[in-house]
Amino acid sequence: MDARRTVTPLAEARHGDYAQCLIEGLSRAPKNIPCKYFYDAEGSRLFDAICALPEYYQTRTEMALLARHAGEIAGLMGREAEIVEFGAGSLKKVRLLLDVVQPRGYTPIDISGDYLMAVTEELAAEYPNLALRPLAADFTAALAIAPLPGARVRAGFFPGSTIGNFKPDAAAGLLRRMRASLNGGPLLIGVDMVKDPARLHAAYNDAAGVTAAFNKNLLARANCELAADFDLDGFAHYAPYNPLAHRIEMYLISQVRQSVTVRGHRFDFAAGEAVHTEDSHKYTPDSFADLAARAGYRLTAQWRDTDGLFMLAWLEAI
Ligand code: AVJ
Repeated sequence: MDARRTVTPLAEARHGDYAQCLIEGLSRAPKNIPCKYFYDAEGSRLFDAICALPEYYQTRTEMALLARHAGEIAGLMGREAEIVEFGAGSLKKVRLLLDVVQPRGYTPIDISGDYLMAVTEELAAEYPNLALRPLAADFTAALAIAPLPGARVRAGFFPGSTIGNFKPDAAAGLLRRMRASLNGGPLLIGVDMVKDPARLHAAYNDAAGVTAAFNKNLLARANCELAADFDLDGFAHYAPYNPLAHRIEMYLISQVRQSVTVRGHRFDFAAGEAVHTEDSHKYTPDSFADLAARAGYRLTAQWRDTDGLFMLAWLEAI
């Protein structure tokens, strides 16, 4: 069977407009760059390297939870499910579910259209009977996904604790839109837990400097794509944990007074001025259940590692 036959592209890639967002973000006070722009080809490579770091416990902990509890998750999803993954990336995590859940279809959604198509073709070769419908889209948008014939439930999959990138109000809004895209179907979501600040600090300030390179890639990318003139040595990675807001906050700090030009727009930086690049919110089981409730979801099952570092949560529409 030709693997391609099961791969149905649902839409063309619509990359966010980095030039416009960067110019807007640097025009604000305080300056910011939206974290979704981390993930160009080099940024995705650096993120994969982060996931393999000894300090970055999230990925390996979540993968172990998925592997260990796949049977129970399969029981909750039931037969004839369509799995919709929000921000699918390399499709590595869903492989831990596919053999056990045996869904009817899988719809990976990712903003990087070319990469999505390439990894979906590989998956199609491994799972010739799985209906694959890659959707090149921004998963934060309201998505109308056509029904998959024969699927009885549409189950969402949102691993990686990407929900942490959204402030609580935005996170509740996103979960509500996902619930609508899933037609009220359940959602399996990965959540990074509140823990010892030192442990969190280490995970975002790794000894090898990979996270720093990932953060600075926003500037490198602007230099390549937008003919900007950021001096990469003129900015430093700074990622403290804010224990009151329960989040890592990531910044690029201008080391000197300097000005930078992006597409003919000039931006002045004071020495020590911060550009906010990412938030990564952490939850307790209770605080996450409260967030889910704001989106019309009830947390009905959860799996955590023995150290309580990470949680897989199963949400069902109220
Ligand atoms: C992909 C958003 C889950 O917040 O831990 C990793 C991104 N940033 N190191 C996270 C990230 C710095 C990551 N998420």
